[in-house]
Amino acid sequence: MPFPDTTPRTDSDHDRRMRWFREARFGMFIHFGLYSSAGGVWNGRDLPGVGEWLMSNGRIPVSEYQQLLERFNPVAFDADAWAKTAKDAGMRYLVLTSKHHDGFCLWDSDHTDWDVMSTPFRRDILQELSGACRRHGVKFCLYHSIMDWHHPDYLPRPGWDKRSTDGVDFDRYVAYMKNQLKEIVRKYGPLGILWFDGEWEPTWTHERGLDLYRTVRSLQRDILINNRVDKGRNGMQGLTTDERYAGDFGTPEQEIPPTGLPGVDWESCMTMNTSWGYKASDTRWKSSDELLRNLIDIASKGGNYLLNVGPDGRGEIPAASRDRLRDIGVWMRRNGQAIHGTVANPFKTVPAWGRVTRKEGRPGDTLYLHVFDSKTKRVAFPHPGATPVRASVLGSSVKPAVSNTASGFELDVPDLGASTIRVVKVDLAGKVSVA
Ligand code: FHN
Repeated sequence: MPFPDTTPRTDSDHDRRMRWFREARFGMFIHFGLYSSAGGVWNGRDLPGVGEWLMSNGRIPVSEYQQLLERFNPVAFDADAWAKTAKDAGMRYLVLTSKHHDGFCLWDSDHTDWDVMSTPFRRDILQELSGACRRHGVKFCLYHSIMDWHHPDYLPRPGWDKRSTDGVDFDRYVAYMKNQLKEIVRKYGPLGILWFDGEWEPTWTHERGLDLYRTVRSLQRDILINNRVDKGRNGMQGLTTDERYAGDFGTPEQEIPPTGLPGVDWESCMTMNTSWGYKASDTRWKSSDELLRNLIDIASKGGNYLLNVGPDGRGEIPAASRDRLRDIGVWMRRNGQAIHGTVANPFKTVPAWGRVTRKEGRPGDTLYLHVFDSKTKRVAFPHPGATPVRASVLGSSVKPAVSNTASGFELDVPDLGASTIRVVKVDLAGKVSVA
């Protein structure tokens, strides 16, 4: 359960806030900023590390990094194309980096000139994308980094930053950050999520985290705030260590928890290659099948999948990402009901043939059997505590007969020809009740 914030709350307040998130199950993460125009290359050298950490990977002083301002001109940026790409893939929300660790702001901020209006592009990206999300029915959410390698009052200075710390006032930086958050909620809200990051440095404390959670909650009562607003995240495993800490959901990164945790909301964020921000040399792309299995595995454990794209310096989502999202979209158009609005596998075991998701309903629940291997011909599942009344293969007219076994049921899964992951929908006479 999340930290009780200042506003009077009951579990139903939290559940009401989380309803769309739990229904969505699938969102797009977008890492875009000055670093996108460098693509991981600085002074002709392809730097090791992820693309959005260019400033750190190249130990680039602020005075030199500023040159990227003149290079930032994503002339191919098309907010409707980004929003439609997410929608067509079956993604119900998108989270854009409003400000990453380099402090650069993708909107026209009243509080700094270190923003998109100081580049040749001179267009408000948050304004354009929030409008496109509304047009395409995708919930608009924003990532915001607490850590800021550019702001003169942020501490600690990164190792490569030799600027003087005389007169530096971290409280003044926090006030700046809060003013910007008020600005982006007022100008581009209501937001689905404020997705904080960069909370790991010692200057950011539990007290500051609680205060920031309450501040954001006061800006928009139903906004979701991830657990990286505070200090309670258990590293990359991402779940909150105990309920003293603020945050509406946990944030595993580049990994999927081994099991779902009843009553805990969480979202695994992952890249398609290995870099969040665009990196031209990073061609280590996961296959569409692997990405789809991740989505299904995460949903079967009651979590959300936040899958990342890193648009390039022209503002285009890389073709390799678009191809994979297209493949996922084809599957989701046939099988999306087995992901959206589902809850975790009710059984104590994970089947060898794939995964199970569940949808609560009346008069009975529904099980979705996700069969991973196209060569699997027959699947068995334990007794769900309610009698199966019919089975059907999503996207086909096949209605497999359900047979009783000593420990539950089994049924044939027809060969659908393609090497796709098949889903069998099993309607039950009543509610699942598994000991
Ligand atoms: O340092 C960031 C990184 O650049 C990226 O934004 C990821 C995405 O969750 N978060 C931090 C690393 O944990």
